[in-house]
Amino acid sequence: MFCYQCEQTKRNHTADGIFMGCADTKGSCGKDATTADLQDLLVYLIQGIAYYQYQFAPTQGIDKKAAEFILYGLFTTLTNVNFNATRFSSLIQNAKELRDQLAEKSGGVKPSDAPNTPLTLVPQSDVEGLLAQAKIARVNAQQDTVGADVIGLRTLILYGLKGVAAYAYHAFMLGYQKDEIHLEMARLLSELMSESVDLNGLLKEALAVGELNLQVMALLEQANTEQFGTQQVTPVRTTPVAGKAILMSGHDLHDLKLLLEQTQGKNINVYTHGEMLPAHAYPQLKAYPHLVGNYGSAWQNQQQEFAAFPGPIVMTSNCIIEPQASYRQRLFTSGPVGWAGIRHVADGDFSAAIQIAQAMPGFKTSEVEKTITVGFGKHTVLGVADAVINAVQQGAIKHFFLIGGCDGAVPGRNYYTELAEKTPHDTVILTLGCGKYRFNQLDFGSIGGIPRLLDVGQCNDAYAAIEIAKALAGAFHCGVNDLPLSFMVSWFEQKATAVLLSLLALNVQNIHLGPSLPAYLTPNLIAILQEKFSLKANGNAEDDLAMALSPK
Ligand code: FSO
Ligand code: SF4
Repeated sequence: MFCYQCEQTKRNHTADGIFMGCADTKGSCGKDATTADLQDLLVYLIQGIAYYQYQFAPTQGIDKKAAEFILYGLFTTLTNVNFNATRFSSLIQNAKELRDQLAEKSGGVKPSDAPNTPLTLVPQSDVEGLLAQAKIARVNAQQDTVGADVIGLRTLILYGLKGVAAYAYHAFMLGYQKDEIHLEMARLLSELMSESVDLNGLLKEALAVGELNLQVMALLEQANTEQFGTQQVTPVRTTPVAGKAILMSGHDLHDLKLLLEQTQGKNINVYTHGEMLPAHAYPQLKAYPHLVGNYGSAWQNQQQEFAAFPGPIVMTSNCIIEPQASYRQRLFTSGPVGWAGIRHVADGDFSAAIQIAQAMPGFKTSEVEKTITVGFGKHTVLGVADAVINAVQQGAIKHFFLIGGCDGAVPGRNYYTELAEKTPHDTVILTLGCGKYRFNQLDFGSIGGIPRLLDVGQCNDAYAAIEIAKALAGAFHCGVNDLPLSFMVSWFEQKATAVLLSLLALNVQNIHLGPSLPAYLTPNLIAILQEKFSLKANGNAEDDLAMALSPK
């Protein structure tokens, strides 16, 4: 196996330097070599599907089945989504069938008959055969020929596209999609097959991934808002309520809506976990009285939190980690998520989980109510824009920070807690993603009635944060880079890569990125990004804060 797509990839220091990547029998996330290799092969075949989609869409239109498969297939390969090798063996065969159907529909035209390309590879029928084929599909397979910089940019494009696919899939599940998004996705994926080694050209395509992600995040925001209403400021209970209970984690609000409908009138309380927390801000979700609160914190604490939860748990997206024996029997995966031996909900029917909830005792007593506040989405913040602008003009707010993104398990992540704690009292923090759990239970107070900590939502709500920044820039007649605003971005997996590319596509300068920089960015690529965007690696919280607050 070879995988270096996430922040927790292995970084082994050897005599020759630093060797980057999970390449043994298991990655740091627990992904085994078989699953990793099968994922590579799936992504390889998806490039073939994308090629035909892009070539023939102008005359034949977007093939919706292929478009959905591309999104779903890529989503399954994100960090901490699907660890079930058997599912990948069948997805590979599905991908081959779909690619060949598209090829046939278009007369079978292909640029070359070379064997084993994404357009021609015929997957073997058994796992051993597939694993033998997977070597050519590894992201670094051509490193000796094209060099680490080219591989670094190709992987930046691919990993960004994986993130875009995840967000697009969530929108798709709510019934929202756009042909131009499918088309650009197909173009960029098929570009990965190109022989180009032009670093400038590849960087341009990486920024195009960021632009595509902006469109997709906008579509997802539209989907969430139209389906569930505009986010409202909402205190969310974080302590248990006596009664039977079911827990839903991950990002998929569509799944949560289905679960709320299916548990209605059944005397079961529904709790959110991790990235599902912002669901409480949406009027049409919080209208369900049995959506009682949020339980636990970010994904990396799930093993203790799920073990202690007295009911079934449903994981709707990343980040799943190895289920412990104490809760395996009451854990369910849905959509793209998978773990061998864990029951999977493929069709939105949560009745098996509901039965377990009914059979279990649930919480025996209610604990004293504690809350955290969510719901500072685009509309809420822009709704008080005048007060915010006034506070800036009066000097009551001196600086804004966006501190958030996605979280991981390594100790270096305390940087973000320290950073938030040390922000001066005349500054406001926007946060989003699961990174917020590093500090969202702290009391930051308020400035003239404006809370100092504003939870904008899930990681995809980075779109809302960007819109807020643009609106502030408009109000002050300046560019986003001229605002007293600093981006302190915590990254973990490929959705964060997509969001980073979106910020770079908007030419946002001086982003602090950490806790460590992506392993696929070579020193040369980091130098290019530093030169073009003044991208900064994390130092220590105090110095970085001082740097952010120093006059521009
Ligand atoms: Fe987090 Fe996991 Fe939302 Fe990620 S739960 S780490 S970037 O999958 O998606 O913020
Ligand atoms: Fe390693 Fe991350 Fe890949 Fe898992 S997803 S194998 S931790 S690089």
